[in-house]
Amino acid sequence: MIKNILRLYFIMGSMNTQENDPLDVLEKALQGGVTCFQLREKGVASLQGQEKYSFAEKCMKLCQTYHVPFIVNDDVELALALNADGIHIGQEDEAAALVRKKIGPEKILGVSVHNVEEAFLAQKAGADYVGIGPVYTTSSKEDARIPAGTKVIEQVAIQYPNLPIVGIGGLTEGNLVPVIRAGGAGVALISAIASSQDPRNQAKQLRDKIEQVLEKERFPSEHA
Ligand code: TZP
Ligand code: MG
Repeated sequence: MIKNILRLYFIMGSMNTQENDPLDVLEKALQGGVTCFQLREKGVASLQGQEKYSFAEKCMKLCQTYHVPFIVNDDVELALALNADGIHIGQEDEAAALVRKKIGPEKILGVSVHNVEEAFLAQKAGADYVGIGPVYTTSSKEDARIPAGTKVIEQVAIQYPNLPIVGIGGLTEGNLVPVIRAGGAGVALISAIASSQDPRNQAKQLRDKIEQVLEKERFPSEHA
């Protein structure tokens, strides 16, 4: 079920881990309990060509070892060449309907949206889930929009209850609760794990927190 894999959605590129080895960070994050991984190899210091392919392949193999879906950001050709589990695209990328056509019905398709209209169109085009953000201020995305809190998440969750939502942007263990309360199936994050000196423990704490909040949302009377 897509909702379950969105619970703790780790996103990373080789440039997000400072002095730490990105493959080591990824493996620790997987051990700590991330439920999905997206390779987002972007920006000036990112790998290109064969180096990108080879790094992506290593990330995918690690994900397979831990039975965690491996999603590629933007690069449909790379996702197809690797036979990745899915692809995530933004509003500025190829049209979602075209990407769905290229990857076929089985692969996971995620689309970043910023309002109810974009969410409607993404679902219509065959998206399995939508990413909504930035919820809070982020320094991990150069062209990030103004933080929008959880309002859009709430609106989309009410209008399209069957469309899984993941919140993104500046999320940490200390501020993720409103995303789940607003109707998010989970949280997507880069720096909380990628910049941590203890990514395994950080992922574990995040995962525990999310499970706790989901449980409370499901059985509110038991936690009154
Ligand atoms: N899209 C919206 S915010 C963001 C992306 C890719 C970056 C999230 O990174 P962080 O470090 O979790 O704020
Ligand atoms: Mg993109």
